[in-house]
Amino acid sequence: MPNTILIGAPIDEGQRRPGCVMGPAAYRVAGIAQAIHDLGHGVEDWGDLALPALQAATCPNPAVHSLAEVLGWTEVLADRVDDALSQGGLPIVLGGDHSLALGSVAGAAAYAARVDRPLFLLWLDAHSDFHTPLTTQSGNLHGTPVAYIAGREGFEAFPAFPKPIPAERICLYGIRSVDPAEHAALLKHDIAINDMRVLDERGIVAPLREFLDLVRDAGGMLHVSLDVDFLDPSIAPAVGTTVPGGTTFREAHLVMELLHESALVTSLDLVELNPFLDERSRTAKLMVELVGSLMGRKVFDRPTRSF
Ligand code: Z70
Ligand code: MN
Ligand code: MN
Ligand code: MN
Repeated sequence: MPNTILIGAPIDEGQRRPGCVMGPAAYRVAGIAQAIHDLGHGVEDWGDLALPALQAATCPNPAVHSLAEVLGWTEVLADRVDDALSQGGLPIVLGGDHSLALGSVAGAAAYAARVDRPLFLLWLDAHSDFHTPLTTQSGNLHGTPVAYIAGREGFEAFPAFPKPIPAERICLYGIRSVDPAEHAALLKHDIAINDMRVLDERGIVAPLREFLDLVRDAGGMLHVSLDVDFLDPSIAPAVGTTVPGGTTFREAHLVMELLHESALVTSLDLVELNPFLDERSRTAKLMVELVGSLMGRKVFDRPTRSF
């Protein structure tokens, strides 16, 4: 496995509830670097990114707020994630709200285009985040990254997304809250939508394996974006937008274990942790444990067999 590179992204301008700005610090206090080190991987911590000087920016939709800030974060994050990949590292972006994925995935896409490999996206989230700045009613830009990544129109204020990811290479996983405008737009795209209806019927393993097979067969890179609200709020309360019916502790670990076994993950976001809303750090600790499973922690380190 490549060296892990931790990139702190204390961003909370993509939504309205203060607290995600403390996310990177909470992951460090919860021992993320040590946990990865203990699994035998190299770890570098590049510290927290700073918001660059703001450029004036406007959007025709008056609901949109903090556009200039989100633009600034997008540019700096894209650059740093690209740098981390260019150095042969595995960037883990410590958020910060989900608007950071506008930048992190842009950075991964820029790198993938340079090395001429297809980039795939696994979006572990209760939400589809498929609004554009023109369709969002909340005005919260954390609800827009998948649309930007897929190359939808409406992002004129943003840098052109480097080589948008074709719909067939995007997998939404754990979805259970979709706004009407997102719903209508998703029906026009061939994105795999593994909503809770699908996962309840098929289980969490089969659809994930199918997607990972696509990535492997294409020799692809895989960016994983893990939103805290992918998890059920009963185990992960530290998030501004709780949605009931999320994945369980065991399902979430299994997803991470399968991702580890695939050896396909090339970059990762941890987003929407709001430590101000946590209960005795349990959400921050759970997210670090999940990273441990993704990085290879297991109960027995040998193939299982049946008798
Ligand atoms: C809603 C909106 C959202 C995350 C909430 C919610 C979006 N669709 N995304 N939490 N991660 O405001 O656009
Ligand atoms: Mn650079
Ligand atoms: Mn999200
Ligand atoms: Mn979400």
